[in-house]
Amino acid sequence: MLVFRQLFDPQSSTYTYLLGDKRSAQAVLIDPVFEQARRDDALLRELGLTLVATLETHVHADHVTGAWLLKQSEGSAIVLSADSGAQGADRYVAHGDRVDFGERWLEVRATPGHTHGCVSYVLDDESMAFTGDCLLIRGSGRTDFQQGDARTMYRSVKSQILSLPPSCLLYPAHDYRGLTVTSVAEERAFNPRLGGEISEGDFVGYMQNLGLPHPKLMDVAVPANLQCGKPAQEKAPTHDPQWAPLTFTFAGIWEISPAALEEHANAAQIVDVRERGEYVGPLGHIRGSSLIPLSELPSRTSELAHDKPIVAVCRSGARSAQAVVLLQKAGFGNVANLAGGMLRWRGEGNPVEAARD
Ligand SMILES: N[C@@H](CCC(=O)N[C@@H](CS)C(=O)NCC(=O)O)C(=O)O
Ligand SMILES: [Fe+2]
Repeated sequence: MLVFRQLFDPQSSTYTYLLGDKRSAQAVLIDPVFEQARRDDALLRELGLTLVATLETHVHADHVTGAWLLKQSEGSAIVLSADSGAQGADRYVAHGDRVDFGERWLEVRATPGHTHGCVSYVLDDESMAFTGDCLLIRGSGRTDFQQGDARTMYRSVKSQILSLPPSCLLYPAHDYRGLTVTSVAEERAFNPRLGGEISEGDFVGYMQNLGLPHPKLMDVAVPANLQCGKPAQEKAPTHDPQWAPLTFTFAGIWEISPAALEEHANAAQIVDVRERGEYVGPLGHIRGSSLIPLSELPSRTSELAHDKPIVAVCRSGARSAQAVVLLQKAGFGNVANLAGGMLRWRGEGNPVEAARD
């Protein structure tokens, strides 16, 4: 009865985890990323889940958390470790606490070392643990800033993470090589810094010689995360299109419903990307739309204005979704897809031109 998704932010190589309880439809997000909040909103909506909380594993140094932004859009509670030193959370957790979502829960384990306020979250049945930047896959988080300490990290990993059942899957906050998941058994056997018989002294020596440059965004990310990702101007950025009610999809494009397009048709350029035969065929076309078949679109973008929103239309919404991506790549900033295409437009009883009956 668990919904589980591993999401990735390519900019910072951050993993965000969605955990949901199917029965109650309650969900939590671990380590959301500010720039990906709209993606997360879309996924929650498409999966029919209610976000009850966002959980941080620590005060991140390399990206701004999406916690505050998601609280604005989803009403979720911001959960953070009491030792994080951050302000503005709805709940401060400590070792041994439980964070519930529906009938499932996560146990909080203090795993300091990368930062002194780091926590890991262990799923109720110990089948999964979310280790933040404490244990990484075949590695570990660095310990050279934010009160990091290699000895503390060694003890956290040994006593709180590698002590879990061997089959427990471990999900880190980052991976810089594209690895996605590991297990307690694997890390006990193969972690080159912390596995096998490696001693605390060996680990400390290893960590003192990493020689990594500081994260590029550190000076922005740490102060922002100490406020749970609340921007200085105190309101959510509104880069969203305002000309009509649009929905952002998990597929990464804006969609408009037939009803919204019918109401706001004059505000947009409607581009029908079907073939000519379809345009004048049984489904007809939307009044005022111009026909540019998808195959011709790349060479005919000069026919479109940049200062007016574009809505792409096709039979079912699939080719027009491709058209949206194509137009965005061609530099058009305000492009939406007609959800469900002409089939849904007709199905909802909207008027068409040149339809044969
Ligand atoms: N190049 C990355 C560095 C990110 C970084 O330092 N990440 C931390 C976690 S916040 C870490 O522990 N990295 C371990 C490693 O790179 O081995 C950036 O600029 O953001
Ligand atoms: Fe980190």
